[in-house]
Amino acid sequence: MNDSRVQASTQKLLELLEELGAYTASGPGVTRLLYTKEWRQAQIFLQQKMVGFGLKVTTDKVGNVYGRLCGRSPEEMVILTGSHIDTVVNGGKYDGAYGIAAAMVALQDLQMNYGQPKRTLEVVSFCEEEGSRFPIAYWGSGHVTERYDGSEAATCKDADGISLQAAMEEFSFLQGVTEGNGARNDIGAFVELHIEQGIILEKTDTQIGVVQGIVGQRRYMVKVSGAANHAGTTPMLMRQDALASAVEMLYVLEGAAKLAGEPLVATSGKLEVHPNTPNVIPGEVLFTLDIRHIEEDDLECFCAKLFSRYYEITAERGVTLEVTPVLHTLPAPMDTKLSTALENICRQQGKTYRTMVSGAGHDAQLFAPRCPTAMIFVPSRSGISHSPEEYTSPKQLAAGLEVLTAMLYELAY
Ligand code: HGY
Ligand code: MN
Ligand code: MN
Repeated sequence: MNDSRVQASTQKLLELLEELGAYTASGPGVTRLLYTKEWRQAQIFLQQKMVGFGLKVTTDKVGNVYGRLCGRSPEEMVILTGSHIDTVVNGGKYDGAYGIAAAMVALQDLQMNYGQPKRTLEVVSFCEEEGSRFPIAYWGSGHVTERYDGSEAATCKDADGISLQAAMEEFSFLQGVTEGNGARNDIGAFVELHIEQGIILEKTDTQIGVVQGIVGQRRYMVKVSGAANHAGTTPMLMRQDALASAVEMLYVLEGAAKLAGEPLVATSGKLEVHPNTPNVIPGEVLFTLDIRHIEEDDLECFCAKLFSRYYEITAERGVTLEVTPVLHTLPAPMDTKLSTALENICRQQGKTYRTMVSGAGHDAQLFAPRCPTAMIFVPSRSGISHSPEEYTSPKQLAAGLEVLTAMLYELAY
């Protein structure tokens, strides 16, 4: 595309990102959790914008929003592109939103410059990917790829005890909801543009990441139950201290992960202490585990060893353990043909690129087993993400948009 067109597209993209970033709860960064007011406003904003971009808008029962550019051969499989609209708490304005906004601009540019595509192109704003409000993740793409059928909503509750079902009924969409539970079997390929959320591209001064694979991920909720007791009158050797036990377990987690070495990573991001009172020995502690690796066997082996050590600790300390699996996604290789096509596009556009593994989970990993799937990364400043400091420059955002547009042209025209 010539310079003025690139500038115009970049401007549209930046405006969309700014407008989306304004749909947030109060506090630092962007907080747009599933089925909240700000989530609904953002999805309705996107519906309206997609109409303005000349796309046919549909919405499914969980609140995935689609914008369709109909192809001349409607019987052919659809080329889908997009990402998730939800964020983590106090996250950034690019994670997820960039993939949606860029896809919208790309479809509008393709229609303007090349007219109607042969194959239908569709942008999707998945309702949820992060798992930040409810103990379930990929709620949007999980319906599209038949990982979920919606029955999970009744038993899933957020920290305030609100069920996913009730939240969905209250904040989902009233108008224009398509039939069915969102499963799609007409997707011929899925391409997701996303910020890297890591430091490799910046450190190696590379414009584009061509993702070869996405790590597998296991998330757990761990409950340690001991005995609440008086902090002053209970001798140290007569305690069943749930917090001291959890601290030992988290120390073991970090040590085992460092010993296992890259690419394994393990994190505990959430911890609750009950009764959380200075002069009471904690009776119960809940903490999360998020463990990732590109090899499923290594992930399985690491978790098995970790939990057997945890049960030893409970025996030594006279506490009990309850481990609830929350998420288990398999490592997902990207489609080699599409990745090679992306490398060729980078060379044709004179962009520096490198192939890489994604340490972050993405909606793309749910599509990989179902259809040819590809991911494109652009740099994150200082590798920071899931933070108000998340930032990617307009030039870097534009580079990703150009590669995505060329990929969609190749797939649909
Ligand atoms: O946690 C992740 O990897 C992604 O940002 N959901
Ligand atoms: Mn994220
Ligand atoms: Mn993301």
